[in-house]
Amino acid sequence: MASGPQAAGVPAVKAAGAPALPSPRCEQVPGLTDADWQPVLDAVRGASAVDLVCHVLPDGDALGSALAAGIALRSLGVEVRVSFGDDPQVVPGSLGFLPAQELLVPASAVPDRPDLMITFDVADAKRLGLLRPKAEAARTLVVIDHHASNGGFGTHPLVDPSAPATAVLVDELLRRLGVPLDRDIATCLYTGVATDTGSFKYAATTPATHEFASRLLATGLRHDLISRRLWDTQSFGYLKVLAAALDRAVLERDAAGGLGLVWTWVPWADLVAHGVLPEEIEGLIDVVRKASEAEVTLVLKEDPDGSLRGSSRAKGAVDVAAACAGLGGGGHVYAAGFTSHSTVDTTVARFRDGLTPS
Ligand SMILES: [Mn+2]
Repeated sequence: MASGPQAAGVPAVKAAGAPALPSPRCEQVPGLTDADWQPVLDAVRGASAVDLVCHVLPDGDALGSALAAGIALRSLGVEVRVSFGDDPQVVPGSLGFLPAQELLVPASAVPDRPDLMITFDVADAKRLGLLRPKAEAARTLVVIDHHASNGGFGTHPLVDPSAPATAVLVDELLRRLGVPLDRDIATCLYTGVATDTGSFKYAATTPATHEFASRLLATGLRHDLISRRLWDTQSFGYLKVLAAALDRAVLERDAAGGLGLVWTWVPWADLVAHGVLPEEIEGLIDVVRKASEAEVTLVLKEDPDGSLRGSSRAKGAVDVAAACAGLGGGGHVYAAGFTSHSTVDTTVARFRDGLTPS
């Protein structure tokens, strides 16, 4: 084993002309306190039934968090329903491996006035879809989330923007409830944290995130199979949709104060032509945003009604949450979104106008 920092076979080569990386960010955001958690623990312990709800078109963090909580609360003898407000309610194919999907019920099977509802990864009540009225009628509504844009709705908002994933907050909930991690719970939570950190690549990933992952892996979960399903499995039709989107991509070097914008869009007709579901193209932006000439990436995805779902990413010099807020959306500094009912050109123009270097 090498004793110094320069391990055998790893030459100390520095690429000529490569810019130095900036110092690590050391901003400390205060987390949630015992006083924040206690009423939620009391509500859960006193409940006979609980409705666990994630946002529409769920991603790995949303559904993984809700299912992990479902497995845990079921083990405590609580009657559990897990739901999200899409009709039809479709679990994305990439999340088909998640355990405990027998807990899923359609939005119509959630009581009109739940005693206790907990939402996961829902930054805004609009993201509850069909379940919004039932959430707003719930006697107790706990909101567990990590989006900075979350204004704190519900009777018990537990929002921690310093958390890299909602799954991290669910781990905290289970720890405080005294539910040990088993392999199924860990599979759900790993899916959440791996999804939202881009497989532990994004800036929100901390030593604590890796310690969390370590505890999850210790349950024996198959992180290799999870990763293959999440990132390395696509239909051939998706590749054709991706090819068309890349062909359509526009690079605007002068946008974002000269830092550059790359954008493209996906017409609904492309999905139909290639038999591709909307959730299959969620990762398309991760290809487009590789363009080194652009600080900001925008992908517009057309829905069957002609509206456009916008997803944006930035690399640290521009706050895309602010730009998306101008279009009625929100999210994180590095990743945000919105829905537009304007044309592609008008939507891109409004987004571009909202881009200001920070
Ligand atoms: Mn999340």
